[in-house]
Amino acid sequence: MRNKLALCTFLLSLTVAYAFSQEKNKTKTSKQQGNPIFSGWYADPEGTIFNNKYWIYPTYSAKYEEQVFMDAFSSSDLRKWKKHPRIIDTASVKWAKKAMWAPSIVAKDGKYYLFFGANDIQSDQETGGIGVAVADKPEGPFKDDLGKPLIDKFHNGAQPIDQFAFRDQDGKYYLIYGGWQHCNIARLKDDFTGFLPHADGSIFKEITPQGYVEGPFMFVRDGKYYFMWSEGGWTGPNYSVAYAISDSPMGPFKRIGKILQQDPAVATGAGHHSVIHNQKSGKWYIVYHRRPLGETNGNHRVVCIDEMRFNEKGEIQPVKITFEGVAADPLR
Ligand code: FUB
Repeated sequence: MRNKLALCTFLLSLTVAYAFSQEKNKTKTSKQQGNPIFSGWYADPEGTIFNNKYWIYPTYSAKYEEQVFMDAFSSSDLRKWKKHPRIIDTASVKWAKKAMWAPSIVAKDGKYYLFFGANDIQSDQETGGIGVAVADKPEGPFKDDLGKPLIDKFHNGAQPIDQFAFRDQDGKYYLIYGGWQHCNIARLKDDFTGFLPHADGSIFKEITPQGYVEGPFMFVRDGKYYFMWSEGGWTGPNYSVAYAISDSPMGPFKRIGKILQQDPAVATGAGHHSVIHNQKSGKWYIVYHRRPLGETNGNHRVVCIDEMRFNEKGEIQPVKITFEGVAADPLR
């Protein structure tokens, strides 16, 4: 009898231990870590959708002299990412020597155009600035389209870096760009080989909002133009993203507030972002880089995605940066 009781107690404790371990596993899978979304030091991610796939084009985040190529990443559900190595490198862009930064991409007439910064020029006397490369596929290989930079001078004080290629609702394309706390908008020619003047005759129109540092991004929602940018220093913890809303891509843009920043429990230096909208699920995502806790090296940046929400007035809600990331959101 005593033996039977001991056996029962033993079996019961086994069952409890098993149930507990199952519960622990369940917690692990439902809280799966999704951020960062792929491994390696990468920054300035531009997220977009081509042919029912999500694509991310980041800066390879290393010493400037090592930034001589770019990788891209694709996914059909936002969770599993495939790396496409070296979609462009300086071997095919003769004037670019280093600091290939902040790719921005558009598809037009069956081709893919990749705008990028190179050389981190500090004055009009240096070679470099913003270039454009072209390919037949989103994964490249991209070849220099002009054999020289598209913008190689400072205009209105804007360093020619951090370009964003924006397609307006009427089909016109603009380049919105600028570092050193100045942002310009310039209307692209149809073949992206240069610029057309604005209505007032100018080519580079300054639209800098209060607090702007670099990393501009624009999208349209319900007919309104949302302009977003990065603030603070990119090597520090306070790097962040703020935004404004206007009726026109030319502004005026009045700063509304910060929507992305560090969380001392998760990561620091969250900034230089882009936005993806899945029209099928209706979800909006912010793709951005941040620095893991404890990292102080400026280049140690990783790419993450979190959900971006709006309130009933159309304002962007402050984003909660997470380790979990986002759930699968297939495009098909
Ligand atoms: O990655 C190089 C530079 O860091 C970018 O151009 C800036 O926007 C900052 O993110």
